Amino acid sequence: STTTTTQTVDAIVIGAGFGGIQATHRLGNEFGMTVKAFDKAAGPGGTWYWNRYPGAMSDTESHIYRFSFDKEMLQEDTWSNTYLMQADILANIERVMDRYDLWQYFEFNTEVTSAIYLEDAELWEVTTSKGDVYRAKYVVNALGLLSAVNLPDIKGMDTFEGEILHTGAYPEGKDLTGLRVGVIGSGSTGTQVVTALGPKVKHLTHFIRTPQYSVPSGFRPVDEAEVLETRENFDAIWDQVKNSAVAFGFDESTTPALSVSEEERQRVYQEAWERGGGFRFMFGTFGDIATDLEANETAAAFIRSKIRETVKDEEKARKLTPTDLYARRPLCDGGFFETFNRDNVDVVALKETPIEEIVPNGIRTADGTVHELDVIIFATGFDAVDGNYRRMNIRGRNGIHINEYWDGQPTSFLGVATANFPNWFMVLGPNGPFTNLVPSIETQVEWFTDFIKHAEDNGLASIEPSQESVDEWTKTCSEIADMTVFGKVDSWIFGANVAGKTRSVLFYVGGLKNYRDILKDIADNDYRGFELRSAVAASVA
Ligand code: FAD
Ligand code: NA7
Repeated sequence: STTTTTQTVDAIVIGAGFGGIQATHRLGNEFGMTVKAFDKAAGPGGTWYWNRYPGAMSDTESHIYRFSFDKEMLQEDTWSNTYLMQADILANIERVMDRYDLWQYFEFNTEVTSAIYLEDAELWEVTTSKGDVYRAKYVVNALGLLSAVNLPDIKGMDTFEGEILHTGAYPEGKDLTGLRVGVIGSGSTGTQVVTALGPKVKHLTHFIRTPQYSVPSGFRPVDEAEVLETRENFDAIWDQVKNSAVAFGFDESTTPALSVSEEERQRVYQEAWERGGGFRFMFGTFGDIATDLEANETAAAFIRSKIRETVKDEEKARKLTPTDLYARRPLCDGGFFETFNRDNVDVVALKETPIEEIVPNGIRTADGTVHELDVIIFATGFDAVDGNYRRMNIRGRNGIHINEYWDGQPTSFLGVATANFPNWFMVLGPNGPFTNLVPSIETQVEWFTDFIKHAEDNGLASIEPSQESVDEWTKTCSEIADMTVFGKVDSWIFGANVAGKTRSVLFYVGGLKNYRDILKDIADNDYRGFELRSAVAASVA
């Protein structure tokens, strides 16, 4: 029989993406706490460890998809293009691991399977897939918001004689040259895969359920002078990012789309089209595309006309053209629509001809066609935000299970903590900010690690939000979301992309500046909305 020993540390960190790495650095290196960190992956990177599919890259521009806290490192950082490829981001994260000697804290290939709060000891008991047990006062969950893979259950999948891959767990360096490839899914990931693979494979069939609006990314090489200039201006750049709404490095427009002439509107859209960038197109052109249906339609119509102009085959163009609102996370691409002008790239509209079954040699659709394939790539996204939490056995006060507490809707206060789960923090938990995410991750990590330090300095035994704060925050997030168009379509932003998942509000869409102001105000007011319990009171109770 195996014996398990229990080791006690100050904090357990789960996840080795940006969030877990910064939390570990702060707690371990800066505050001198004992920290044990885990990731089920074999190395650091999180998203950028797992998503090694062809064409994987950021849609946040290179200079602001990185940590801002280390000014010295920013002066050494460099990049070659306007966006970062997966390997670039991974290399940057590994540099952070080296620079701060963070490898010592992390144990890889190790999944945390349960975290149970022991009320008497006021400690969390954490169990790993290796059977090891740890106790810790604090648990930091940096589990990733786009990390739990969504692999739909399609009839006949197990009969397929070729290979089935998912973009969110993609093997490194897979060569698909000369093969017939099917790609299911047309979100950010699907469009990247198709654009990258179209010219490389023998034949590519893109299975699209909902066509999407996508604009050019503006991917281009960046020269040394541009990098130098950015380095010189980093203070101002980050200041602008952190005081904006979506934190994508541009000032959001406040001009209503219909307040200008048709001619001017077209000029603004054309300019944004040429400049590139999905968030820039949606939020930098006019101020009400995401909130007003008529304004939204002007942007949607512009993109639809571009698709029809780009795709030469009328039938393909029709299948690629969206008909609903422009109301998902705005996409950008490096020539997605152009890829369909190739003879070896085809599109199947699943709403017209749904997948009936996966068969040994391909996919059979409702019109009876068997699309013969050697490889099927699922670009079907993630059980976003709460997915990884629900896969763990997490129990807070009175043994309440996270799935019980989050029955229906996952909730939090500020996206970082929730009632009944003391000393338990989340990076990008439910109802966190919807932005370029690294600055939001930094905002959260800095804030709650400062809070942990405050608890330690003041001899507190536990810190957790009140249920009232959670309810209020949930209401605030719903009210703001209701003012936008995002909730009017189905997507992962509302948990409306996975079979069986309850639709709910999952983000604070009030912008990073407002979010940072709220966090600061709460910290300045003795962490208003949180219950702070001292050790003495707890042992008397
Ligand atoms: P992650 O990087 O997801 O890391 C979470 C880690 O936790 C994972 O490695 C996982 O293995 C681990 N984990 C989870 N559960 C457990 C467990 N129980 N035990 C052990 N380990 C566990 N955001 C942007 O802002 N801009 C972009 O351009 C952008 N592009 C993206 C492109 C893709 C393809 C994807 C999937 C996401 C993209 N994102 C982008 C979002 C991206 O996820 C975030 O920007 C950021 O990387 C999240 O970092 P994180 O540390 O919070 O989580
Ligand atoms: P997304 O944006 O959730 O896209 C998933 C795609 O997969 C989308 O086109 C879905 O169609 C499609 N899908 C999902 N399930 C099925 C089934 N069962 N059959 C057919 N098609 C299906 O995930 P991504 O990975 O592209 O991007 C997620 C985020 O990561 C992205 O926003 C970036 O931040 C990075 P649907 O639209 O639901 O009809």
